[in-house]
Amino acid sequence: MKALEGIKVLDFTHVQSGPTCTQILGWFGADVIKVERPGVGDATRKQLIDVPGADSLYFTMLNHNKRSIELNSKNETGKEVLTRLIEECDVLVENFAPGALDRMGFSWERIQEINPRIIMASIKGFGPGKYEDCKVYENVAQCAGGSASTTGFRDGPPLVTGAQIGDSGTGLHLCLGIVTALFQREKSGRGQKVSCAMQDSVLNLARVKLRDQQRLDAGPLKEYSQFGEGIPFGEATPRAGNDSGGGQPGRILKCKGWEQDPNAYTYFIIQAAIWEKVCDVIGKPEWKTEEGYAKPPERLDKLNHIFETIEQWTMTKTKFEVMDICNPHDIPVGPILSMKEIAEDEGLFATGTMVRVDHPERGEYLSVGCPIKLSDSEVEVTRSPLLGEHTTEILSEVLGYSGDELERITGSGAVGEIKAEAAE
Ligand code: CAO
Repeated sequence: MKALEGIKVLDFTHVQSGPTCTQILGWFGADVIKVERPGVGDATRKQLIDVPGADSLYFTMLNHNKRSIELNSKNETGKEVLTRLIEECDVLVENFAPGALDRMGFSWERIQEINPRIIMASIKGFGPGKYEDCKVYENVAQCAGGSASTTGFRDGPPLVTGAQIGDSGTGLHLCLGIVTALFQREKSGRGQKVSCAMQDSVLNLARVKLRDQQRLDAGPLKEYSQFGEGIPFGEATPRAGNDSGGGQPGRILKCKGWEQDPNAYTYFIIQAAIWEKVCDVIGKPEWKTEEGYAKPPERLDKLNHIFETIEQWTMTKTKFEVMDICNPHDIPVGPILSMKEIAEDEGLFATGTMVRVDHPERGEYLSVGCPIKLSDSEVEVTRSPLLGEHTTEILSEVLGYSGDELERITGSGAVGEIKAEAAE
């Protein structure tokens, strides 16, 4: 049995934020019915194409474990089918531009009228307020949520991160809201609206930087490198380069081969508790007792020198050798892994975090599997659906249309061109 078996999800999502949410629900066993515009589908199907004619990796990697129905939700028959879907489903998830669902005639009030038990989950760029009508993409959310202003080096511009904290981060938040609402429904018998703004989700993930904003009132942030360098702080949390956020000094240091390999680096943290071990490992035992080095506060104005000295040592080792040497001493280090190295990491395939998926149009590709492991609900990653692959199946099996009724719907043009047989 899968954790969410029996839960039907009307997946009205597109691009990245919404699809990441419904994909997780699918991994946990929900029946995810992706509703797509006839003949067009989710725009990502044809974005960043690498195999001509095939659904893109952008789409396939975000839409596993779903079924696809083509449906024009603006045409009368389409609205009739959508109403039936709302009646049948437990959850509706959408991330259209603000107001789009209302313009289709499906406001939250109307949806509740159709099905008072339904949970309606929405992602928008901003919460209620002056920006509520804006369309928002990943990097806009990273900027508006405080991540960009606190990422990068002090003397450089703000930076966005490679991790999609605006899109996938919000999808994760929404997913938690949905299962929480499902849990509450067990007792209340009622559905509810779950809303996540991308700005809010990014801010939640950048929480420690708001912590530092408030600490600034009490004086300089001593664990930031700029304190040791004697550079005054301004009014806002500054960019801290690769400093570690937890109060223990840390940096990214070069390792053997850095001249050729852009990822021959390690993260290295000099926690107070393991300082003496660091001194021994890097061949500086005198620092264990030397004034100016022995105690953490004394080291703060020498961090550049200390890390340069540690780097002289890490540059004689590969990033994996640094890990092998430091780990037994509990010295926190981490190799900077490239996507190529991750894609070849058999350990990640063994846990199901990385998966190989077969696809009728593109053959085998790699994807990230479910990163959340439930001991009693195993995840099997199945390929993303082709556009409208399950239209007839959903109309008949989920909505109960048959005979003339089914023909009326399929002949109306509301559900696209019917595919003869699902491709395998
Ligand atoms: N049948 C008929 N019409 C459909 C349809 C269907 N099955 N599915 C979608 N549409 C219509 C919508 O109703 C909308 O029509 P109106 O403009 O008349 O209301 C239209 O398609 C376009 O939808 P959209 O405005 O949501 O799409 P967009 O490409 O213009 O904007 C995005 C994309 C992501 C900026 C916007 O949807 C948005 O701001 N979403 C919320 C925030 C979000 O999730 N952003 C992250 C995206 S990933 O980076």
